[in-house]
Amino acid sequence: MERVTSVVVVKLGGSVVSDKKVAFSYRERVVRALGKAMASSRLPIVVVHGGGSFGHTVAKEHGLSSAKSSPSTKGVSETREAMLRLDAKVCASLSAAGMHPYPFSPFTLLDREEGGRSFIGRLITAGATPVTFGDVVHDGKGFRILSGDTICVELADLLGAARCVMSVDVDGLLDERGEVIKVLGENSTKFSPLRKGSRKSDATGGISLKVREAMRMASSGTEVRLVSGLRPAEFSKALRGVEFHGTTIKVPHGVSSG
Ligand code: IP8
Repeated sequence: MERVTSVVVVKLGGSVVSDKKVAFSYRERVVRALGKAMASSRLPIVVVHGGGSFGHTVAKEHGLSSAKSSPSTKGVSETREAMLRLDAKVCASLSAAGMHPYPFSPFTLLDREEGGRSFIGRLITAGATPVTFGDVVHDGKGFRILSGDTICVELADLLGAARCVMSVDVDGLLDERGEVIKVLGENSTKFSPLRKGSRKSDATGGISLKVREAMRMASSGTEVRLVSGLRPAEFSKALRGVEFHGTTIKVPHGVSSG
């Protein structure tokens, strides 16, 4: 089996790669800048990107969400088509930044443990960067959105990732006064994503899902850092594991997030 040391899982948030207020808007310069930071870090990285104003726009039109299953095969085709279009753009920007992206559907990981790990390990050892994205699954009853945040948890677990950097369009998790929460632990009461009503424009769980999935990763020993993807210098620091402006999510190993 290929050995992958200290992999960093990077989530390029949908609100970073696109402007969520404008359907099908793509932020080429932003993704390229983040690609340059990743390329120059020389770290073994796996990239997951969100749906932004591509996947979420189409999913919502067809009533697709992560919360309940839908029978809409037309919705699935159109949502996946939008995601593949976005993925092609993200990969082109990463290539232009000097990376060698290898796009794959997250379903490749269904053959997980040995199979999934060595698949990703071989790509990284060969100098490629595996890139995947939020997608649509059939749950036995119908179709559901599988958030990129949930895929990060699967990847972090599969690869024993040292760190997961989740980029968002703000400076991290913000408290009631709009100030950045530097560290969020399992006992923290400072952040209440539900009160912030963050689900509004998302077919998945918005910031509440992100925090829940970040807690799951942290409780399995992956350090999670939330940082603004619109600030490449801070993103770069978060990636390298040095002090940065943003939120670190830490849960003592083995403590369940529920
Ligand atoms: O933006 C959603 O992924 P997310 C993917 O990471 C689709 O929650 C298909 C809307």
